[in-house]
Amino acid sequence: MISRRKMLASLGAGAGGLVLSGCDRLDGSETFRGVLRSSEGLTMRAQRLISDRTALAREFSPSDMSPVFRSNGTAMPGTSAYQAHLASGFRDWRLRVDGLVRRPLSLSLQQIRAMPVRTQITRHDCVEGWSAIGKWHGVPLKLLLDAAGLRQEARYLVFHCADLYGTNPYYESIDLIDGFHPQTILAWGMNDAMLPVPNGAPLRLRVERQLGYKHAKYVERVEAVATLAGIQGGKGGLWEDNSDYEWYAGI
Ligand SMILES: Nc1nc2c(c(=O)[nH]1)N[C@H]1C(S)=C(S)[C@@H](COP(=O)(O)O)O[C@H]1N2
Ligand SMILES: [Mo]
Repeated sequence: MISRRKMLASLGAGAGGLVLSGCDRLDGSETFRGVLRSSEGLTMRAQRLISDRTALAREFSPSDMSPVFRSNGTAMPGTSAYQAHLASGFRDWRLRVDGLVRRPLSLSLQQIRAMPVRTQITRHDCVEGWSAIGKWHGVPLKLLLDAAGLRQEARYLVFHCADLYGTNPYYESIDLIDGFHPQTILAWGMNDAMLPVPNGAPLRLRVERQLGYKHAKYVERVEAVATLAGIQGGKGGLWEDNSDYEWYAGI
């Protein structure tokens, strides 16, 4: 029986035929690995990576929601500053958006809640081995970034939190692909109510394509930076600095 490859060759195929016969055994073949090493291959892989990263996380229906959405890590920031904000219903609390931006912002909770709202029901996955499905209400981070106007040099967004681990505030960071992702929101509400304190009141990050520890709670400042070096331990997050947790925790 004549093989497909031989048949193509015997047809005397020109360039088109060569491409087809090359496709007979793509994986593992020298040719294919050569293509992957070439600049065209690099572009191809980079493009695949980027399109994967912009894909949406699965969204669920109300009937899928967990009856209880547990809290993890800090459940009540202990600083006197946070306690004072909590006592006054976050009336004088402000979110700052600064760093490498043209127009630094200082926004009240009321102002943030007046912005367009995105609601999404998603599954939260913690590396410690639990998951929960919850409904989140918040402002798309993109809208805040557009309002602040990122400078050309900005590469990462650092989320500074109100709670301390020893003397270090919790912090996390993401790149601009996740920063502008349509499901990346700063949530002020959860399960059709105001965000509870154990889940990060008054404002917490939802970055749905990454694991739980990236979802910074008690966010009070978003800082646009060119590099993560020089911020606390330099690895982009409290866990990254102090454990083997990866900076990129994609799911
Ligand atoms: N500021 C702050 N953010 C945080 C944490 C924390 O301790 N402090 N814990 C992280 C971890 S490990 C997880 S799994 C989630 C838990 O979110 P939840 O308390 O709403 O369940 O918050 C993340 N964000
Ligand atoms: Mo977690």
